[in-house]
Amino acid sequence: MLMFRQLFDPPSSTYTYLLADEQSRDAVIIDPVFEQFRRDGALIEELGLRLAYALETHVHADHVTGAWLLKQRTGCQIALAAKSGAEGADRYLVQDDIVVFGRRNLQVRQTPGHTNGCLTYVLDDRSMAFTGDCLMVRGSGRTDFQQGDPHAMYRSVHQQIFSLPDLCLLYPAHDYRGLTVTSVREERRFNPRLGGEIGEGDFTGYMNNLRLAHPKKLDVAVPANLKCGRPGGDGAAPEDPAWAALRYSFAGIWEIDPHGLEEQARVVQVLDVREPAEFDGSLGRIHGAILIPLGELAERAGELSRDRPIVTVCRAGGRSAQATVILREAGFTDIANLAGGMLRWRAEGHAVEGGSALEYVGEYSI
Ligand SMILES: N[C@@H](CCC(=O)N[C@@H](CS)C(=O)NCC(=O)O)C(=O)O
Ligand SMILES: [Fe+2]
Repeated sequence: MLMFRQLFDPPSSTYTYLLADEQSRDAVIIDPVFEQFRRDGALIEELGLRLAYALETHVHADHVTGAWLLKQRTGCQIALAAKSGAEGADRYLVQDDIVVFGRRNLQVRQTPGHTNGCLTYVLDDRSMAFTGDCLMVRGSGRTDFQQGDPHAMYRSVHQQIFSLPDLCLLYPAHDYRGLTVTSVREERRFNPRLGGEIGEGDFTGYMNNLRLAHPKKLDVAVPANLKCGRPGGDGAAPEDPAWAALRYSFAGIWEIDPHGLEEQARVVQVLDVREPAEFDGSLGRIHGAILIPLGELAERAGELSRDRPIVTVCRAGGRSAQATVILREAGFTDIANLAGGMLRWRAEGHAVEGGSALEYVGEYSI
């Protein structure tokens, strides 16, 4: 079974794709975005995947790739087209190369036109293809910079993409209207630039009159992507919070494990957001915890010190996750949620004040 996720970066309208062999847990990610590397890393970790490759469909002009950051985090290999001109990749791909992840693989097709080094990745059973900025949903990538060539793009689409099975699903690297997927059959028929009886000359005429403004990040993105997204010069790698060992979740919450909180107990403010009856109830509370029920937090956030990090706590870690959101809105920065809440805190044998009923501990499972 294939695991498949389509992820979106709103500022650049970029789609990132995660594919994995469900059995072996080996995965590839296609076109990760620099600013989304924590989100993508969290998903890979939560799904229990081993990232084999970060793949690029091309050297992007509008955003910086997250490939280098993901390589540092997961040890994956970076692969992109031999014709990309990029340095720092582990593998340089050419036509018909195979990229293996577990028992699944992607076949490489060279589809120049948007850039020289554009690739389309075709899934082993030809049920899906990732077309980058070559063929888009009822559109195509632009051809007016980075060795763009409408003649080359026309041939790439007709020879390498329209030759795939009718029902093969096509996933682009961008869509500016929120469209997510298309198929060979519908693009062959309905693509306004390339479908039906439209010839190479018609396409070239269309593309030479797109009149698009250059991408805003062009001057930053291209040099960075020619190094596979390795920061240098002004661009620094995003830093993790330094005050404790935290984990960022795919849900977008910074979390701390019980043993991490134990280590930081003297430094942090423990904010318990349960109701008073729970605070005094059988699960007990963490030594020194400040009680502000979640419903009162927005008004009472001023009672907390801005000089010390805050760890939010509740019964199971749900309400306290929302407490981190409320605190962030109130301007606090060093905040983390106690993963699993009091249930996990107790299940892992940490001390509490008050409380008694050990039967609660048995209910907890991850
Ligand atoms: N406004 C966007 C422009 C993005 C852009 O030019 N995208 C390229 C792909 S890198 C493209 O081919 N766009 C096709 C289109 O907009 O129709 C930006 O500033 O980033
Ligand atoms: Fe592009």
